[in-house]
Amino acid sequence: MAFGRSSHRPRPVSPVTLKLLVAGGFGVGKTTLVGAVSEIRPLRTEETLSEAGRPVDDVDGVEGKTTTTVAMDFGRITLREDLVLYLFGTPGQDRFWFLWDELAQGALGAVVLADTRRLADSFAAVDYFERRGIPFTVAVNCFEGADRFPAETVRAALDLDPEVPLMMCDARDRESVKEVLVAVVEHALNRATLLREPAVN
Ligand SMILES: Nc1nc2c(ncn2[C@@H]2O[C@H](COP(=O)(O)OP(=O)(O)OP(=O)(O)O)[C@@H](O)[C@H]2O)c(=O)[nH]1
Ligand SMILES: [Mg+2]
Repeated sequence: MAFGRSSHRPRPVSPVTLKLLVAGGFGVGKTTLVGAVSEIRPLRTEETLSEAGRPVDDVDGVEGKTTTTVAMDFGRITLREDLVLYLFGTPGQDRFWFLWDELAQGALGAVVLADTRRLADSFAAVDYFERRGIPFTVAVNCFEGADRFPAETVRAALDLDPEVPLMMCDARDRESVKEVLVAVVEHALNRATLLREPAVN
């Protein structure tokens, strides 16, 4: 016979919701990544790449690209029944940088996507999160046809601090993207725990 609280139906768990940013240079696959994992139809703000933008919109390596994000991508994924992530994909082009501060408000952490053919395009995103002390993980989106480099080479090229996780991924693959998101959450939570612990002399 059951007494007390145990006789009640279990209360539904209200999940913790966390906000993550998906950043990186132009055309590295941010919109693709959000779309690959989102369980809701992702909100996209794509505009067609125009002839006028051709000199500044460098599509080398992503020649099939016809649109670009002009405000943000938004998606949601339930990692566990008690943990829901809201994903905000940033616009990749420099002219939309002013939106980043808005998008970064309240973010627990970020994924910086990188393409090894155009690594320099992701420098600005790495700098942005380093300066603001927002924990981030670098995920190399392994496009077909791009040379594969060892993680250490990419890490050195991006001049990453040793504690920043770096992993390879396929932005089109749900399971691969989930691993990246789990890594960001773990990294951000570990860092929060370390910051809370009193320094040992
Ligand atoms: N082969 C391959 N193509 C990819 C991959 N990820 C993205 N793409 C393609 O690359 C192009 C760029 O992807 P997007 O997701 O729009 O890139 P983005 O980072 O959101 O671009 P911006 O918002 O313009 O900065 C699209 O044509 C995708 O279909 C990948 O992992 N492999
Ligand atoms: Mg995009």
